[in-house]
Amino acid sequence: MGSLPFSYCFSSFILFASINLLLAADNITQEVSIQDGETLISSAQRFELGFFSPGNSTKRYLGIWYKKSPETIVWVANRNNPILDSSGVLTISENGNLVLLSKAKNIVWSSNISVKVENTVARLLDTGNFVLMDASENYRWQSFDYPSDIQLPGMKLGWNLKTGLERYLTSWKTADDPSSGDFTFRFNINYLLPELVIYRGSTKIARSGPWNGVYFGGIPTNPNLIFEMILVHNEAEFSYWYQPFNDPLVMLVKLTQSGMKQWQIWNERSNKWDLVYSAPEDVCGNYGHCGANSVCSINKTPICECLNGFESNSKFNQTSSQGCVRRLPLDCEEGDGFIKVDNVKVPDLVDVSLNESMSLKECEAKCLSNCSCKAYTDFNATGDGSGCLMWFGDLIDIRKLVENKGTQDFYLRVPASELKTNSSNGTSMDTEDKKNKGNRKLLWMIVTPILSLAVVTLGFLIHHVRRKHRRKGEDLLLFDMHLGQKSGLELTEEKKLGKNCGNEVKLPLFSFASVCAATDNFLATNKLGEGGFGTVYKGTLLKGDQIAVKRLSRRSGQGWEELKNEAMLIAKLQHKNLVRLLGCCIEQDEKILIYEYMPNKSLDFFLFDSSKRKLLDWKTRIRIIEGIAQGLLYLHEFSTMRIIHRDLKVSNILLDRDMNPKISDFGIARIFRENELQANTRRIVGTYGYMSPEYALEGIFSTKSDVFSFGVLLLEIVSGKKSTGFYQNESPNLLGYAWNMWTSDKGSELLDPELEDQSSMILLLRYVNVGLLCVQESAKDRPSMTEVVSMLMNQAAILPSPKQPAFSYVRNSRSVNSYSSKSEKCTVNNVTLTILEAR
Ligand code: ACK
Repeated sequence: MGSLPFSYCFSSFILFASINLLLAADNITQEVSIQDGETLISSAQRFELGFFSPGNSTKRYLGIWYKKSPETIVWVANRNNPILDSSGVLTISENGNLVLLSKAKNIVWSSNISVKVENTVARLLDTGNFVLMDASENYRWQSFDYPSDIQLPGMKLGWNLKTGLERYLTSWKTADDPSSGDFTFRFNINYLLPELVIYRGSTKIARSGPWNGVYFGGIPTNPNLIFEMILVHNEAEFSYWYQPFNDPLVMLVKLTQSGMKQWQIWNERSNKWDLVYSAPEDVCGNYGHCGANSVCSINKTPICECLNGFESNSKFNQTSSQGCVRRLPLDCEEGDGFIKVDNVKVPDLVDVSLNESMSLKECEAKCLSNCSCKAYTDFNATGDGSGCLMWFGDLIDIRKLVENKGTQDFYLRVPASELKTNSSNGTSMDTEDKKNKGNRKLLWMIVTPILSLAVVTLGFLIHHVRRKHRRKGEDLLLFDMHLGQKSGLELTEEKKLGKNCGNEVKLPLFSFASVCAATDNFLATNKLGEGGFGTVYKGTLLKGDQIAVKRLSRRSGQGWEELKNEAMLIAKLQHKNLVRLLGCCIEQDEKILIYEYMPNKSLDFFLFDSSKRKLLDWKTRIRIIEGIAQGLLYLHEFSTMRIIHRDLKVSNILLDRDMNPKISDFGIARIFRENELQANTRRIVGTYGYMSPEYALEGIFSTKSDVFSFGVLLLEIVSGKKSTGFYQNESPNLLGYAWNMWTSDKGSELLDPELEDQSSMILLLRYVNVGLLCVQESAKDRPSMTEVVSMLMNQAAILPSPKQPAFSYVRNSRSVNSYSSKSEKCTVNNVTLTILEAR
């Protein structure tokens, strides 16, 4: 298809589009209705509206579904009032309402707007919203205001404060029956502290923890790179909605018939929905699982423990799952005090009071002065001390957040005697916790109610078409296949070159003269550094935009094939964690790739420099690790083809202005066909220290060889140590060192000493666990990138224990020696090397 002439593709597209237009419109009017068997299709063909029968049912419903996934019904009009035959007609009544009629013109369902509106039109939008508009295109009614069991991106859940309308999800009864089921998913706004809650009838099943737009149940609102959640609070609205960061991403949130809230992402390759997160995520996510005045910690046995100063309520069963009662009564006036309970989802907001203007100190005094006040906190949870939230009754549904991405604390009231006997933490097992700090069992963590992980972007072709830049009188030549605009000069140029950046990609072709102009003739002071295949220069375009110019050395291994490979690959990819290719230049002997400029250079510039390492604080490192994981996941699972990078290493991770990571250097990447799982090569290319054993020794590569490199990278980032050239504690390399530390329960010693934040320790252990799993000797023991991202993002996920990793044996081991002896000659400073393996 890619090699077909543009005009042919374009005319086919027009033909196809016109056929579709003939078949389906996206709107109905008073004159044009649809009946059972006919559908509306949104303009970009994303959603379809029509009649359907779910599962084995023969009843007919009017609904909206994804065009590419017709079984995914995102909205049902007459969910509680099905039509029993195929007589349904959707039309607009004389008073401007949408009405669904069955046999004998009975109204089965209506949009029910109370005032008469002339000339309304109902249109199915590409967001999946079905809107009824007046002549001025104001929405008089919209399906997004009456959700079924699915929240689509852009759909608000919560309250319209002007009309009192509450929008919430209601589960289907069964897969065959869309009528209202037992469960609802609502946006509660009690005490101005919004919370997402799942109910069965009027009983709470699970809750997110309070959300102030910044922190959500103690965790930053948008810790992942998949989508952002937006809180809306103004005079008209108190609601929230979400939006994927990458637009082509198709995702939804569904409330299942069993009361689970699921986040799903459409996988273009498998044509299936991937489940990326569900809530409640574990038993601690079940509302009040441990009963009153106790804390649920998913990584402990037993998981329920009483808050300090409390003991089990059950005389016979000494676990605290029945809830806990005070060991000693409060002194009230006799000098009670407070113990900080940190890193928890705070107790549910039942029987609370909120004062928005009080400082934390005032809050403490206020709570102390009222004997029924059991606990308090700063209500905005950002720790700036403004706002005071006090609890009066039992404290319910507290769970431990073991990670350090965000915190939420509260102060628990205890009698003076408990203050003396207890440490400053919240539960009776905390002292023991400290002892067990290095214990990897502590790795199970809490879950962020906003989930998860997986990611992605179904990116298509880069539309970076730069036109008509002029510099020093030179045309910055652009060969723009996408727009089909070719000047005579460009045509001549194309003939002369006989090539362009790649026949199948729409990538600008720069003239050598313009590249020279942008880099001041490759001035030495513009040199950014030497890469595996040539020198990289900084350049400036006429408009002032900065670029990075990779000039392949003539004697470099990267010839036309590699260049084309890299250009075509990256041009087809679009993800925020992949460096963007802006164009290329091929003239005579010159082969040049032009990238977006990354002002913070590569990760190794920071990570392995003793003074600059300090700039990489823990949160930045976590963001970098997560970003790399997301970029790699996209390459493996979510781009239009499966790509194995084959040379993932610190120097190929570039950092943008905000220290966000982008994977670069696709010179040796390989595309896998649909069902291809691994490939074999005689030409082993990669970098010592990052190559998996099966690749280094046998030339076998797969997504799992990238996972191996990712594992090495992860361990380097958390430890600040290079994977190679590492001699410490008799360990042959970083993997051996990490393994030795892990098995002797000294995993915490892996933490880069530059990172003073000791509270990151538990998360560190989790990351080390994931890193060790990635570098397992056998590829089948390594997780996929989907699993890696899930493990990193979903802290409740239970992690398998790693076995001894590859290359971690003592120095004279067969694999290390046989590998390193081959590579020693050609490996300098972690540059990409080629080993021709005799097989
Ligand atoms: O660590 P660095 O300064 O960052 O040294 C290497 C060098 O070029 C050889 O790869 C730098 N580099 C590569 N691509 C870019 C880019 N797109 N923006 C900025 N610097 C880059 C890299």
